[in-house]
Amino acid sequence: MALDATTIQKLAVHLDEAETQHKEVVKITDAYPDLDWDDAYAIQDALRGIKLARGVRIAGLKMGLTSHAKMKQMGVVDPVRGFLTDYGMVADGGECEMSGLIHPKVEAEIAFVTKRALSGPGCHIGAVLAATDFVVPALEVIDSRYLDFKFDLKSVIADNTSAARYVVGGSGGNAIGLDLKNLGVVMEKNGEVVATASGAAVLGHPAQSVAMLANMLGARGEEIPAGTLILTGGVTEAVAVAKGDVINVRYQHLGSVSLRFV
Ligand code: 0L1
Ligand code: MG
Repeated sequence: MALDATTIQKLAVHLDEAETQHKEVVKITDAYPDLDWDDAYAIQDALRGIKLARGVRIAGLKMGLTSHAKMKQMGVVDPVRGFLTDYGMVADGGECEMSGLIHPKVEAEIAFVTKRALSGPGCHIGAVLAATDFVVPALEVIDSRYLDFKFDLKSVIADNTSAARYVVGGSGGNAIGLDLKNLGVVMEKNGEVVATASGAAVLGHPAQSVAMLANMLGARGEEIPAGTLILTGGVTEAVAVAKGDVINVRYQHLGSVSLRFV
């Protein structure tokens, strides 16, 4: 690691304040160009610790940058992981307050809920499907705390992969009975189709994203516990939203999820 514990904590406080005060900040690698991957995840861990200390509950895990569309959009090559909070959850069909956000974008995602713990290394799609209770449609609202959504991968990992809000809805489906690779997704903004995709957009199969998460955690001696909600990453590129916008996403066999920005 390139940074000491005091600097890690200071940067986590800085990013937490940017989120809670919804103000943009410059990417942290501008001031700390030598920050390495371990530092980036250590800052994310410290950010989680700060939130836990003030009573926030961790509601799930997420993978990000798992589709080629998103990797291309962001100019990066590797997926990243982060965590979901209790305060980030918005009810399906509910309202998302713009006043608590900076410059939100929306992604359609396929979420998994585990019924057994998953651990790596060596976790694969088969193990994920066997350990999945059900899959469910989701929307993620990402809101980078960085100026104009401009960042590098290490900065975005520290910023909990831009996690802000999420919606889980539609109807749950059986991961084994569904053809998740070919599952079609249509995203509409204010009644107009803005993106279409299929499950294969996420690493070839969305269960591969969960396997990758288990393997990433396994490298740290951690696992995905039973009963965990996991967002597997956007199947399309992220769509910018403004006050008044309504997002509705339809998932083949799994119903739809919607959100209004107010
Ligand atoms: O969930 C995501 O794919 C977001 C990853 C972080 C990059 C971004 O803010 O788009
Ligand atoms: Mg996402």
